[in-house]
Amino acid sequence: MIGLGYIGLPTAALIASNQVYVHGVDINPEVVEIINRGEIHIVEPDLGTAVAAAVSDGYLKAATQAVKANTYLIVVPTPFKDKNEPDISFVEAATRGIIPLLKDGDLYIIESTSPIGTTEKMMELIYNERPELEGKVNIAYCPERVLPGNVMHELVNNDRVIGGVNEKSTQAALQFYKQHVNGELHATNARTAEMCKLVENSSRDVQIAFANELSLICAKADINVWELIKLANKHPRVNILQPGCGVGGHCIAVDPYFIVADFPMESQIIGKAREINNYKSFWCAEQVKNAKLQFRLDHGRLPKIALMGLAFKPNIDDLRESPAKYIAQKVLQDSNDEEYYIVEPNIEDHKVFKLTDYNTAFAKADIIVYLVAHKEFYDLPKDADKVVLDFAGVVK
Ligand code: SAJ
Repeated sequence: MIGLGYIGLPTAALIASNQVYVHGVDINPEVVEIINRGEIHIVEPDLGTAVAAAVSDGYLKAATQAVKANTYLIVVPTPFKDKNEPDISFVEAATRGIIPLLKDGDLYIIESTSPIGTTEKMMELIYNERPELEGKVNIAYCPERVLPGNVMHELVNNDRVIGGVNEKSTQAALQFYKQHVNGELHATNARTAEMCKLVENSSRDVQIAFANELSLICAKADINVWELIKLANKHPRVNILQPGCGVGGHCIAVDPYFIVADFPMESQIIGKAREINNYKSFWCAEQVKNAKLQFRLDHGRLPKIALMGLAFKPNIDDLRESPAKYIAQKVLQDSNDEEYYIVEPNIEDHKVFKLTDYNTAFAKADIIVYLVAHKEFYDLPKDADKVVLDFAGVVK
């Protein structure tokens, strides 16, 4: 298993729990050390127990270098060099690391989200370096599809899309996943499997953009968007998602760019959805600033403002690509003397933001800004004499 992050480590633990020896590889020696102690370096329910058991039973071992195996899984990040160009250098480096180890009949699978054609590119790389193996390694792409926070369950139960560079590779990869996955396994080719991952997340992004666009229209039209969506969804063939303060995380806010970068002329809706979802965060920050000025006009003093939530979605501690964090940064950077309370109940301390307990912040603030619908916020009084900006649908 090359890469022991948010997906690689849970996958390694799952495979090891089925009494298959897993040699986990990570370039970070600290991560390797933590895992070999039977501990984990990320937050994910049930992962700690699974890793502790896999390590103590002797089925999972971590190291900074790969060793000979029968199956190699590449589960490393594919970030962006800039917003226009996906960076597959980690996939390439991981592949180069195992090329000298490959032998006839081995199985090589990429799980990392990748631009279309990456699996074929890696095949070329492998056979350029090892021409004697041409056609003898089974090479496939199978994207992970798990939801952070529910990874251990979804790894086993979600359907998987598996695409080889040829039929033999597809079948070999299907046989591998069959040992570990209860969900249905769907066979296709590598390019379709790569695109499938990008399309899944783009589809969600486009649908959220529709909800966010509605929220902007409703704000102008004086209509409650939450009520509107609830009513529209009573139609048997309508299912609108929820608006929010933008789209965050390391998947949905990123993957659509993989398509736009390669097909800029064709991906009009996908590109526009990204713009709308990004704009929604900017708009929320502007709304906070306007509310502040209005309060000053109405009361002759600066308000105290509570920013409720920093995570990228409800009930998690993950701040990566978080629109709530972006909004907090933006309003703080343009603040004068008004007092802010920053709230994130899922985090103890933050190195930039001074955090306040949500009850204290709510009690002291004049303006309450709901950025994330964390479960704690639903219990706060709804009828307090405060200005409320509800971007997350807490009050509705
Ligand atoms: N969001 C809304 N409105 C909604 C739903 C979500 O604004 O109605 C926002 C969330 O607040 C968050 C963002 O979208 O900021 C993304 O959250 P999410 O829960 O939709 O998804 P992720 O990023 O946690 O995980 C996604 C999942 N993909 C899909 O549901 C299609 C997951 O299955 C993927 O494995 C994961 O991306 C990934 O790794 O690609």
